[in-house]
Amino acid sequence: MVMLLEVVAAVDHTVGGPNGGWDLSTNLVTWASSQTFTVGDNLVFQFDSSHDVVEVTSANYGSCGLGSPISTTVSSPATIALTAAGSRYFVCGRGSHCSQGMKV
Ligand SMILES: [Cu+2]
Repeated sequence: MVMLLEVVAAVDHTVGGPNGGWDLSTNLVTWASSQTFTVGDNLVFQFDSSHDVVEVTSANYGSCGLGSPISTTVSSPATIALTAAGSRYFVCGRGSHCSQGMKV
């Protein structure tokens, strides 16, 4: 008997890559829409010290609110495991970067 198991390798999604990044000049909405995210994958944020990564609620994503963040990561790279189905929201917490488009 031969058992065939389909093994789907986890994918690391470098946010904004390959031609951009977690910065002010990358269209992160376009990037996100180009990706297929599967449970088990990782988001990898690579950024310089002028940025950070803040996971926020859906409401705070819409308003760029930074109150009661789910998590904050200030050192790059920030690897976020996508462990369950559903939506996740990330913004940059520095200055007005979120309202300038640093959100995904
Ligand atoms: Cu930033």
